[in-house]
Amino acid sequence: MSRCKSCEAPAVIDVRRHNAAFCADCFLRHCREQTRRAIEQHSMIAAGERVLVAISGGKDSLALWDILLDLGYDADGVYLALGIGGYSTTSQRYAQDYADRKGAKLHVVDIPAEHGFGIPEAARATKRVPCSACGLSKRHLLNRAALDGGYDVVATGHNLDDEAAVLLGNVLQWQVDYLARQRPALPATDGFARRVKPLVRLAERETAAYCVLRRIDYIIEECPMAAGNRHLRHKETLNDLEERTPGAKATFYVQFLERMLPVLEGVATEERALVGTCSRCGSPSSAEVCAFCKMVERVV
Ligand code: Q46
Ligand code: ZN
Repeated sequence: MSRCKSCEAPAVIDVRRHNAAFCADCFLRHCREQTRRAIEQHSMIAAGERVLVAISGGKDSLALWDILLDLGYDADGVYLALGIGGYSTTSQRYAQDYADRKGAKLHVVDIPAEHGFGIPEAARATKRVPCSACGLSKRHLLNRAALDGGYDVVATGHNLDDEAAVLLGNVLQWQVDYLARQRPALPATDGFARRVKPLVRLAERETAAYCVLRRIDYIIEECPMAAGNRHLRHKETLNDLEERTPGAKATFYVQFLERMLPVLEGVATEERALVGTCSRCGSPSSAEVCAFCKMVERVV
């Protein structure tokens, strides 16, 4: 049995990329510390700011909410009901249960009730893959919820594995504009609240272990619409690589942040300058009508 790197007690988890094992208490501290460092390093949240955490009912978002509350942030949650059958019902229950247990505030945006369609219908009507219709809706509605509620910043539970997989996808096609935007903290612009990803220094395995050790129940089942999506394939590819070369995943992502993002600064600024306003909903958009409003028009 290995020993905890910090206190020598018997370890419950090893983190190979840090070459370290931890006991339960020191591991929870490690998760908080990695989150605190990400927030500080990328100026994600300033003192006194109000944070809106996007809660899916999964391990990452619930771990994020828990850590932010623990670190003393003023953090409310928002759950988007996507209309994906039993998956949505169950994930909402986990989100609500956590909020109730903590006495924390959870806003719910019910897309079928408020907009008249769920993600499966939106995907069918627009001939998009479900995750594309879903991502577009989430970005739009989270931003709306933040602006309407007077929050300074939207926080999402994207972890190191997510970000490395997105990065791989963007690099494989050299999507330079996407690469320029793939930041752990996207500054607020006209009509957009700041968006931050405080868990980028934690791997998926770590957020799962965090929830287990904190006795946070979360939905384990994958979204039924995720099957076969590119993101999952890229994750598997990176996991194979990580298996052979521990630390490769973190190096890939961290070196991108340190060496590549500064080079892409000009592209990001140019892009921001192109953004106008949607004539229907007033959201930022580079076209006359934003992608969300176009989608709504085609589905309903
Ligand atoms: S919820 Fe939505 Fe995910 Fe389901 S449809 Fe795809 S993007 S997989 S995180
Ligand atoms: Zn619009």
